[in-house]
Amino acid sequence: MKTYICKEDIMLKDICMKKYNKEIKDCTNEEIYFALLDMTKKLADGKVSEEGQKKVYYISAEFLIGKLLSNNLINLGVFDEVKQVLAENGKSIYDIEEVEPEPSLGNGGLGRLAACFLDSMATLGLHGDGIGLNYHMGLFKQVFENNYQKETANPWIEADSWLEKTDVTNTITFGNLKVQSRMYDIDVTGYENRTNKLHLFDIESVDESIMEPDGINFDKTDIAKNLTLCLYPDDSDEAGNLLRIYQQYFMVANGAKLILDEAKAKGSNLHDLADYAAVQINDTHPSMVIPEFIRLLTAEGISFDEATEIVTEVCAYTNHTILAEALEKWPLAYLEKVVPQLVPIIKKLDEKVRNRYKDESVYIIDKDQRVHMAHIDIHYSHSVNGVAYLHTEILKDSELNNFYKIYPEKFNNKTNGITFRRWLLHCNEQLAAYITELIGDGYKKDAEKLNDLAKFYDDDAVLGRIMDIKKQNKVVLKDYLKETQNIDIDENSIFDIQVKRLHEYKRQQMNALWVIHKYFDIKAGNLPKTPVTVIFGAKAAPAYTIAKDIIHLILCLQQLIDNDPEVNPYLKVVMIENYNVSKAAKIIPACDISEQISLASKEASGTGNMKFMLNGALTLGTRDGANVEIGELVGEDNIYFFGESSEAVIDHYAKADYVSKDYYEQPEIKKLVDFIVSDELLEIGQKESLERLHNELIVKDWFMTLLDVEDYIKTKEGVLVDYEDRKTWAKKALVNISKAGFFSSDRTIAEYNKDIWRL
Ligand code: CBF
Repeated sequence: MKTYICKEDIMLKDICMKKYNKEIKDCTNEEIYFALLDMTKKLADGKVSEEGQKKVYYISAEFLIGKLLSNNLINLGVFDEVKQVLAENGKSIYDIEEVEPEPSLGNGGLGRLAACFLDSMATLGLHGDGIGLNYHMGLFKQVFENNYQKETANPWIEADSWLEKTDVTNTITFGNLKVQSRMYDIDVTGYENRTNKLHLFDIESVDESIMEPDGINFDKTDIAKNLTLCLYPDDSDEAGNLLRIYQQYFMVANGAKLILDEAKAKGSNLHDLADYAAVQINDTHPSMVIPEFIRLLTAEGISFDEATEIVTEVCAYTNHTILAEALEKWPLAYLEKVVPQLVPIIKKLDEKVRNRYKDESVYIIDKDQRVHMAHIDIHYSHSVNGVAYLHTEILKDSELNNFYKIYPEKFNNKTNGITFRRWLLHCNEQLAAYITELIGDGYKKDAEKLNDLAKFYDDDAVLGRIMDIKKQNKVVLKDYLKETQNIDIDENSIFDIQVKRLHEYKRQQMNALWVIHKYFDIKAGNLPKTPVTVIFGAKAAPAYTIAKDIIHLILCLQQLIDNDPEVNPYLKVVMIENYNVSKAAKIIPACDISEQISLASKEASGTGNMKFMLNGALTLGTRDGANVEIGELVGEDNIYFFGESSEAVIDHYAKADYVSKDYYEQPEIKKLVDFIVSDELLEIGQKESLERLHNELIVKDWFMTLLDVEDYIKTKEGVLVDYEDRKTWAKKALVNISKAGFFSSDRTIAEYNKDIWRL
């Protein structure tokens, strides 16, 4: 029996023996997990190679890395071997995966993108490290109680984890308060390539015991105890906002120091910093790195003007959204309180802008004394990029048009991507193996090779296998839901899936209105040929009331339909509890219809859309974000578009002429919306919540649900009809898989490097 892996000095067998004095077969799953952790770290260390002169630093408040074990084993080229050795010893790698706590160090797309990017940098052999914060509690754990979302704490750090304590410590000053930081590192393994690092900064004085029993509230003012306690605390009040600024400065102060130290160690005289470092600012959360660099450089004797030029050459900014709420504007008074040392610098940067431009909209400090963080980034970075073609065009033409007119050369697009290691090789082993059987494994390194699948578009046997694999993945999800939520779903039904953060612009409420429509239809005797299972997964920000109301509505519909024998053989609604990266890996391969139904212009890119397509789901979506590029790649026959265009939507906002009530008055729409406050639902749900949502849709509907709902329902019904022709459906699925290569984050990172970082 083969009981060792790779090099002899890191045999899993030996590690188990040394650590536990046991054979693999006698170890518990926990013990094997920790043994694999040791083994993986050693293997990864062996791939930390010499760095070149220039290095990229990806600074981000979020890295939604998810579980790392299997991903690392795949990247290190030992996954199959480990799986086999474990199986020979009566163990399952999948059971061992379950032992790993999930680091949920991000909210959604932006954080997950950062994790995919780190993977791709290492895979492409680029020297690129991540810089972020070591939150002790990840994004809250969601539980459902009385059809409501409840938030609970989500700790993830164990005595033995992926985190390596380093010797790097700094004193960080906030006004009168000083804290001691420490850097922790996580290995970032590249697919058959180098290992980089994710540097996460923490303070030793964090006190988890200040967390209240509800698991999410704590004293937000006790910075020495709470600074890195939680991912993005609730910022609905002043203390939450201040804590966010403390966190952001803590991250960039440590990051900037590290970057300068590393550059100096390699021989930089700091005047030439741009030859040593490229810094990518991920959204506005790390924007204070610009004034912080200037502060540190001027302290080294460099003039303010030169420091500004150096920093501009080093830094580049990515915008991830046009939603105003995410373009941070901090009151100057808050910055004066938390980071007084940066305020004179920010004022000087603003003065420079005012001296050059007379347009108030591009000033850094506005007339209400708020500091526009994105404006610092745009003026003092050399690159500003959007994350999908449409998004970048919207930035240039409307949202940031005044800046585009000043700096047309800075604006560029970098359409997002996903790492195929996690989102195909790991989550859909069967499909990956079948693709390898068909076209070889070149696509694992060069995703565009998936195009070679085109020769099988009309091959019945291949199409049959694609559908078989989908079916097996549906069974896996079925079993998982049974085991984890005691929910029964039918693998022979159509899996129609919308998993993402809960936000009105993503319009889960529109999907819920379709459910209501279908419920009526079935009641009226119009039975679907194939039953439909509508699966949702979404967390709502704790202070976002309407988003929580939407979750409540979906859970009420789930209960109503489950208990209605007239409807439940044909329709099922499932709200997956605590949707996270690991659950995504189980859900995505099982999907038939991928719901990407945001209001056009509002979803900057989306990356779930790419993951679903890669796994053979067909997109039902608006012409928004990267959906537009998916449509261009697969052709209109292989995607289902509906709804108003982004131009029309932007026009409605400009003219303020959208009146949801006018749409509501249409009898078909009124019937659906009013069902939210029907006796049937009020019997199950909470009056206040359902009435609030009902009212919101009628009097406000800021994200224009009612504008698109009719077209959405019509298009979705068409999709269901198309599903009945399985062969044509399978062909569409294969077209989607074959065209997904463009969305590899390896392509995105290669573009960042070519156009922005130039390593
Ligand atoms: O660019 C990555 C993702 O970022 C967001 O999640 C964000 O937080 N701003 C956007 O909403 C997504 O569209 C985008 O894909």
